[in-house]
Amino acid sequence: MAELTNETEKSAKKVCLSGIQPTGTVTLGNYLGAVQNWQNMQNDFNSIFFIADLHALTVRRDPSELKQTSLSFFAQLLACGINPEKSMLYFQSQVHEHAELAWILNCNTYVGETSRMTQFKDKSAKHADNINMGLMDYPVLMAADILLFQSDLVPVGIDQKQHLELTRDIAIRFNNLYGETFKVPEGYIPPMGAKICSLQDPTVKMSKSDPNPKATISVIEDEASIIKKFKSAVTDSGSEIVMREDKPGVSNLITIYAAIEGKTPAQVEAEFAGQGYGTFKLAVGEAVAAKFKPIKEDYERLLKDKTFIENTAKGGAEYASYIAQKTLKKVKKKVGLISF
Ligand code: AQP
Repeated sequence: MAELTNETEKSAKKVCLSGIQPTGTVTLGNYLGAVQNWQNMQNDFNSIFFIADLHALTVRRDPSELKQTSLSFFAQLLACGINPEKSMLYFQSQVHEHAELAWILNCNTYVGETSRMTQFKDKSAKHADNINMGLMDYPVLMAADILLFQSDLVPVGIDQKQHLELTRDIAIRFNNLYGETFKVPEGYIPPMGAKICSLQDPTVKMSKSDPNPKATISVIEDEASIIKKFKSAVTDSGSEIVMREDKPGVSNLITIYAAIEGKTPAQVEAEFAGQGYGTFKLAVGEAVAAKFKPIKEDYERLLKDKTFIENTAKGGAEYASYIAQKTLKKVKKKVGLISF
């Protein structure tokens, strides 16, 4: 955990914040769209990362499964290189300020704004038997997550862009009504990997909750399974390895390879010019498997160390709560709530 005493030195840096819902396991999409960038930002920002377990309740979950998945996600983020010495890492539900600020922001957000969010519409269609208030309120809780820490930068995949824009609208509205209170955050959408698509349907994003196991890759998956899935990834007609709109399957694989290897799509096209899909798919599978091998090993070691996970999470939550209180107190005062 970052030291409280370092706060003055740390405050010269900008604040970067992001979260991930504990559903399934961290996917290749989550990794390239978000977690890999979090890891890279740790040195340059005051970084705050959390397991968004309150967000996960918007879909009905088995309680013991949610608990297990949340702990597993904590270990997966540590294994992906989130360093608790450099970043705050905690469970959202252990920092009550998130939910408290969300209530106040709810009273400053219009139903029309949340009900037109694409994710709300998609998830309502997927879970027609459980269109709960939390599902619609998801972006307001997300706004609270971000604004609570006066975040400058929010690294997310492209699917979260709309929610981020709503966060900015809420912040600006609140500041106009009550005076300068929140920093208006910027999103960071990575140039490569902001939307990794399903290996079985390259027109939709890779999603943790995809019921088809062949569609997603997990950061803790074994090498043989990763390579097998890439070998059976859906490609397009023709045989050219080029990034083109009419070739969503091959374009997705080029994006993955480029993001993993730190190359540009043009470099990838040149590297595989004249080679067939089979060779290319194998190369992508091997590159991903090589990247995830040490993550899987670290994860297995970390998951056994329950005390370390518990102490790290408690320390992260304590520090996050300490920082969050400052904004929450200010907000409560601004809206006219009693403080003694
Ligand atoms: N396919 C993706 N490509 C790039 N980035 C992605 N992210 C998610 N999917 C992709 C980014 O990962 C971060 C954490 O995601 P989340 O936990 O908030 O959930 P999500 O966006 O709803 O992702 P999933 O995998 O589709 O989850 P489920 O299936 O549980 O709904 C975010 O920054 C997101 O942009």
